[in-house]
Amino acid sequence: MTDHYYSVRMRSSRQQRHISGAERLVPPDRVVETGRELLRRAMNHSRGVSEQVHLSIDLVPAGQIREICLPPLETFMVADWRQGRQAAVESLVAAGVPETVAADALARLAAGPGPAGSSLRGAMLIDVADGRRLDNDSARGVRVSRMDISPGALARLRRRLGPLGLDNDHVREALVLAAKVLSAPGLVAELCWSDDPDYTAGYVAAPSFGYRRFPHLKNVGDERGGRVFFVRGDTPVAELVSYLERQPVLVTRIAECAA
Ligand code: WAQ
Ligand code: MG
Ligand code: MG
Ligand code: MG
Repeated sequence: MTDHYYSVRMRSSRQQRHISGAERLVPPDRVVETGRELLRRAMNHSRGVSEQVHLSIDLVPAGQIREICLPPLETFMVADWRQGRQAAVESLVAAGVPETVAADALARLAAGPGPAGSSLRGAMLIDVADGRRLDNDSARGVRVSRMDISPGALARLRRRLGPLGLDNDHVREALVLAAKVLSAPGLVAELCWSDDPDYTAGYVAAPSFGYRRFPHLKNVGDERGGRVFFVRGDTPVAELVSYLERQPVLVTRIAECAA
């Protein structure tokens, strides 16, 4: 065990448009290989050529890291994106989001939540009470950061995802991100689908049912996607954003998370 870790983060863009982003939380002896792996992703992405690539590396004292649990995963079979979006709305309603607020959020992702139908680097923060957007930085959104999964939990997760045909970066990273989001104060549900044109799946995550994925939430070729975090109106927004952006978390346990 080491007494400090490093947060290694990559984001890449072209003409201010988001291309790729990924991050890890690793001990010192894994920083160099992790940087290489993230740079390789920026240089080879389905959203196209990166013009600018940022790699940030910050020390994180081990004592600051909170250990969290990965939510259980289920796949909800749908024939196409229309069925998928209908099922996503129903899942959000089951999680406690009013139907009009849920449907409006899906429409915003479908239109491309960023300026001129582009994607955001981060997520929209939406008040479940009235559908109002709570994050003020509308061109960026809230970027969840400083999270990863421990090597032991990763090995267990891969053994579980492999037979399902789901052992890929999209699923593993989305699960870890959703785990951090669900561990945040005031969070009611998360909605996500990828902005990668070759990846049509997405999910709704909620404390009550975990991570429910839908194989189709958009058509192949569509570069519009994003994330929405639905929060209770009485949540202190500054604290929530600070937790999501800055609190280091490591997934050390998977599924069967007692509340
Ligand atoms: N924090 C907040 N929002 C983010 C972050 C982050 N760290 N990373 C990405 N986003 C937002 C941003 O708006 C992206 O445009 C959008 O999410 C999609 O990101 O079970 O691959 O990395 O099969 O393209 C989900 C389904 C895949 C996986 C999600 O998202 C499965 C995916 P992407
Ligand atoms: Mg990503
Ligand atoms: Mg991705
Ligand atoms: Mg993407």
